Amino acid sequence: LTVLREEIETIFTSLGFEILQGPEVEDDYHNFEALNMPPEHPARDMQDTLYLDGSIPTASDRPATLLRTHTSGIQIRYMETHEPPVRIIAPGLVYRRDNPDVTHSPMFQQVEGLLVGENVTMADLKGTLECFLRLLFDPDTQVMFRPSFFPYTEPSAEVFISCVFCKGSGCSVCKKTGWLEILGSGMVHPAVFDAVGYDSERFTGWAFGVGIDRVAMLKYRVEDNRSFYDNDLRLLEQFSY
Ligand code: 2U9
Repeated sequence: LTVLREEIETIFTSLGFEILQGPEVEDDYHNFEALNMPPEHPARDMQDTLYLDGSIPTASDRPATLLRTHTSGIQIRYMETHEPPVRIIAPGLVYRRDNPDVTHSPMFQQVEGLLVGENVTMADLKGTLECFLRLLFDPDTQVMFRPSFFPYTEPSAEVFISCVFCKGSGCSVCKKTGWLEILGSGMVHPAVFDAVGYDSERFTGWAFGVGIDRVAMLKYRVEDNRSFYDNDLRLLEQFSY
């Protein structure tokens, strides 16, 4: 995961992005509210999010603290203190209330990206992500965008790559579709710009998020994501670092 995270960081650094870090213990505002997820939003449910200190989302006497469910709070803090143009990526551990199995973990690594400026379009998003995915996987990887929904982006798109195992002809990993879902993305919702004090009439931007444990499973052919956290030397020694 460290090898992969650093490879992704190198790609985006070469494209002019800055790498930022932030706290794993977040407040409700930077994890949810500023990202257009109001108090009644289902993602804030205690079923999905790990809250700290017995702080609960509905108790109004003090703000809830939680383990960040995505690294987006990093980008919110950056925009609160910097004017556009913005070109940043935010890697780090995130936490969700999930039972561990072959594809789920209560803790995993994410890389999120954010670009904001004047005249930034969805074509910029598509071009950058296609470039990124072709550097990360095969240069001839096919990239497909499919409409989706996230509260913090509008329009939103799920991004698929041609299957790394069968090259698109259909196999058990891609469930005979030829495609693998690899990340989520979209144009930053104007409500997010309003929250950080950016003029949403003047500036546009795009963002993406990728769970890199899943990418590592596909890229390095690891079948159980729990292997990444077992510290078994027989696995670790296959990666030079
Ligand atoms: C700001 C505004 C928008 C980041 C985004 C996704 C779509 C997404 C998932 C990928 C797999 C999470 O790790 S995962 O489970 N992420 O689909 N993330 S757009 O959007 C942002 C971020 C920051 C200020």
